[in-house]
Order: sequence, then C-alpha cells, then structure tokens
Amino acid sequence: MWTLYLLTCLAPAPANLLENPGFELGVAPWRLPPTYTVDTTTAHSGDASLRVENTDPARYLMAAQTVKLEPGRRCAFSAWIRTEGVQGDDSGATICLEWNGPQGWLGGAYPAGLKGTQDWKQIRGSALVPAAATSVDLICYLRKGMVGRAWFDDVEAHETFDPPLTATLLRPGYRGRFTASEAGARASLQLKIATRLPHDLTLPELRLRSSLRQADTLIAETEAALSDHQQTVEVPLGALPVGRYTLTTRLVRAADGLELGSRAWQLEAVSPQGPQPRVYLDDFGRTMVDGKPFFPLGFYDGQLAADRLATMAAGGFNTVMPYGINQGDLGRVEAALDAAQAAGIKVIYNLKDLYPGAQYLPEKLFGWSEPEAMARGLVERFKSHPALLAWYLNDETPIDEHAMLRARYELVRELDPEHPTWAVVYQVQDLAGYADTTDVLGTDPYPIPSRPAALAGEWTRLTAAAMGNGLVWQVPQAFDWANYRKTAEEKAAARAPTLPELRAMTYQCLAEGAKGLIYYSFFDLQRDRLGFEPRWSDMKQMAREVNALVPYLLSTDPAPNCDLQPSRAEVSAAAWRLGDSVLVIAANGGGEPAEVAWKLPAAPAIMSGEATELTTHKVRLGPNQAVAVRVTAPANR
Ligand SMILES: [Ca+2]
Repeated sequence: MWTLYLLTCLAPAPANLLENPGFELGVAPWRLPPTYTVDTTTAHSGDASLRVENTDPARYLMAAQTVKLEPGRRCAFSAWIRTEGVQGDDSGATICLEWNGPQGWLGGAYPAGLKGTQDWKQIRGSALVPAAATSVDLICYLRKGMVGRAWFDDVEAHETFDPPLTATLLRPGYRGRFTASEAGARASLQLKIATRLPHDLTLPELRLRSSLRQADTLIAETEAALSDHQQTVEVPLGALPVGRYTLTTRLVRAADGLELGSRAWQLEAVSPQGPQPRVYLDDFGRTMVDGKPFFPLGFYDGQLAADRLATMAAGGFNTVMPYGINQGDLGRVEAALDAAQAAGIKVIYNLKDLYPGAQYLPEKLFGWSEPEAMARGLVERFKSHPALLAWYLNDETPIDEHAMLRARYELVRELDPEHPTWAVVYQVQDLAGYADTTDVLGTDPYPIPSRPAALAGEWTRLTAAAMGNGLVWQVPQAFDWANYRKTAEEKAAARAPTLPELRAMTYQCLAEGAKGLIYYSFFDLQRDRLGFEPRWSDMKQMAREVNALVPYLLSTDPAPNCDLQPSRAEVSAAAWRLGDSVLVIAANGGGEPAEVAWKLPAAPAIMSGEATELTTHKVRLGPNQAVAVRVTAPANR
C-alpha cells in the first residue's frame, strides 16, 4: 500500500499533450497535406485513424500537430502504425518530434519506422526540447523518398521529468573496488538534484541519507543536508574487511522521510595482495590487461576477418569492435576470436542487440531464443578467451531503457568479473543517467563537415564529467557521412575528415580525458569515395602519433602544472609527466585562430602535429591545428 501511495503521489499524471490523438474527432487540430486523410474504415482503437498514401517518391509531405510543451522540457512520444507496401531506401512510416526557433527548424528526435506490409506496431521516441525552441510539432509521415500506404493511430506525447536524484560514484572507481582494511577509505558521490521536483520541494526541505550494508547487516548510516543542486558528498567507509558491500543513497523529504529517489552501488573491499582481474581499469582510468597498462586504439568493423585484422595491426591499432561477430555458429565465433588473438588485436565483444525489442535482435542465436539467454550464453562461452578486452553493452540505446541497461550490466558484471563493459551513446544530455549502466562510457561525436571538430572535445568533456572516475573510451569520426546519405545532393555536401581534422578531434579527445579511442569505422574506410589507401594512410599516421603519446597518456606521475589557458572554448589542452619529460597537447577544433597561454620550464619541441607559433609562453593554433610538444623538465622532488 505504501509503495502504491508513493507512486500515486510522486508520478505526475501522464496527460496526453495532443488533441484528437485517435482521429475520432476528424481532422482538427491536425494539419494534413493532400496525401493524408482520416480513415474511418481502419483503426487501432476507436473507429478512425490517419491514412497516408504516397505514389511519388519525389513528393515529401507530413501531417503535424503543435505540441503544447514548454522549451527545456522532456517529452516521450509514440504512435501505433500499420503499413501496406511501404518501399524506398529510408526506414518507412514513422513519427518524429521537431522543434523550431524564430528562424525555423532547430532539431528533432527521429525514431526509425516500419517498412513493407506490417500490422499495427507502436513506434516510440523521446527528446529533450532545447530552451531555444519556440514551437514543437508532432509529425506523422513517410520518410523522404518512400512510397506506399500507412495508417497512424493513438498518437501520444507527454511530458516526462528528470529523475529527482542522479548520483554518480566517483570513488572508489572501477566496480566499486577499494582496498580492504584501509582506515581512510571513503566513497565520493557526485549528486545532481533536479531543479523541478515533485510537490515543488526545495533543497532545504530535503536530506540525503546514505547507508552501508553487508548483506542485510547495517554497518553505517549518515544523513546530510543539501546546499546545491549539483554537489559532491563524501561517505566514510571505514576500515572494512574483505567482502562485498552495498552503498545506498536516498533523497528524502526531511519532514516525513518521503523518498524521491535512490541509487545503490555494489562495493568490494579487496585485499591488496589478491589477484587482479585479467582486464580492469585502475584508479588512473588506465585499462590494465594481464597486469600491464594498455591504451585501446582501434576501430568498429563488421566481421572479424584475418586480412582486415592484419591490416589494422600493421597500421598500429590494437582493438576492434566487430558488429558482425555473432554470425554462423559458436565454433566460427571462436575461430574469429582466435584470429584476432593471433593478429594481436583485442576484441570488444558485441552484445548490444540482445535486448527485447532491439532493432537487430536475432530471432534465434546459436540455439538461444531469449535475449537474456543469448547474452548470458555468449558471456559464459567466451569470457575466458584471451582476445577479449570488454563487452559492448549499449550502442545509442535511449535512457528510457535505463532499467534494462542497468540489469544487463549487473548480469554481465556478475557473470564475468574479469572484463569491463563499454557503452557508447550520442545522448549527451543524458550522460549522467548512463553512468551506472556500464564500467566504461563513450560518446560518438561525428561533426565533419557540418559542425566544428571541437564537438569531439566538448562531448569528451561531458562524458568524463558524467563518469567522474575517468573511465572513458571515445569514438572519433573517421568516416565520410556520404556513406549514410541518400541523395546526390546530400552526398555532395558530405566529406571525410581531413588529416588535420582527424588530428584535431583525436587530440581533443585525449586532452579532455579519453583513455581509449575506437574510430568509426573500418568498414566505412573500405568504401570511402577517396579510396581506402589514402584514408588508411591518414589513419596510420594518427596511430603513429597516438602510439608515440601513449607512454605519457598511461603515466601515473602527477600531472605538471603548466597553467594552460586556452583563449577559446573550442580549444582543449592538457599536460602529462613521464619522468623528466613533460607532454603538452593543445588542439583547436574551431574555425578561428586561437592560442593557449602556458608556462613551460624550457623550450618545447614538437612531437607531432603543427602550430602557427610556439614559445615557452604560448602556442598559437590555426583552425583545426593541433600539436603535441615535449619539454624536458625534471620534476620537483
Ligand atoms: Ca482511433
């Protein structure tokens, strides 16, 4: 009863923001172009639906209704769709949410639709409408260039709310592991409290209650007042014996203990003398493989093929995430992993499709028919393979599926304590929410040519901030967007990143804290309009440069203070120390000249890249210029 009361009292009623969502009331307030009509012979519910029929691929029209949603709010939207003979290159009949500013289109959320002939299915999407939006439309349509018939019914759009409490475990970092019996052991939590709270509660009315348990035994409990919507809190752990613990933190109303949100983490006190996992991430965010630091540098690819693996290895790369690994039979997968091992390439194993409702979920896989059984079976089967680096759990799955992602992460973590998991998303506004669904997080900024290369730095910064513990492997753009565009006009507007752009994006990722780089993608380089060889020559150059920087990137010497002061937001800069040598990376991903003021103890020498001017006081960088310099400077001891 108590749980029911909480749900009723905390969950705002999901009012549909659309009028006439089932088309029973005729057309209004929908705006229907000529190919759309209200059909009273077909319905998902009630006695009417919206029907579109398009016979001309050049005709591109949409039905729309204005959504009464304020800017800055989140929205979940859905519709039931039925299709008949929908054909063309795009994803078919679908819905989208679009927002406009004073100058027109600003952006939108575009879930994939239905093609061919299919019975009623629900299509869902979600979006955070930016504060700059002045109007929002819900649109029912056939994607560009597509023909056929489709019906839409029971269209919904409702406001969704940020979770009241988002909490990230900063320390202990990897999987909550910390040293047993260490007196000063503490957990450090990064908190974000939503600015819009149920009952319009304010911070002084709230408390944060944290508890530490071993199984059902309460070991410690603390309560803290909250001073800010974003803050870091420390929870003392004390000198704990080896074992597993649960740290729970709850956001409650002080007056009566009403809970607004909670988060829990598994912590593990480990003996400093005990064996380490085969692959894990240490307190410096470094990937440790068989006890040695490793910098994942590689590609997304399709299947694991010996010749492609050999090309990557010869090019200086060491890691691959093959989308198509789950092909054939288990023996073939094992042989593919053996081939990777023989080539000296580590494999991030793809489990990203094995969720109920996933677009590429196979009906059956190696005899397993349930998604969880597939994931479980593959982890059990291949967790001891020497080529395995990590499990790939999430490829841009929306945060709405948080519970599913979290459950899968916990399953894989339980089944295989010896390897980390990796998740990659583009939903940068939701990054904090993904932090407890994976060990390592990444984002995939693909800005070239329509946006500045600096997007790579910006997204890496956001990803590192969301993870807090530095466990970030990024996905830089190596591909030409033309590979994903339909029309000749769109293809003409696209191009591959140039070598300076590749370097600017790569160096920005490194300067903002990426501890691994998996480029997208080897299969795109294979079909690049410029030809594989010239593009591969650029990628090999990147690998040479990054590999020369890796000893610094993996150094545990305290970072030197070079007082780095970038002149523009599009510039990233960072410094590392390795013994008597200091590395500084400075990258300008913007379209304007910029500089980084710095204080170097001796004259810098260029290791790679280029700069317009280089002194002990500053570096000047043109648009898309990036440089790595080395300074010899004994550390103060
Ligand atoms: Ca209806």
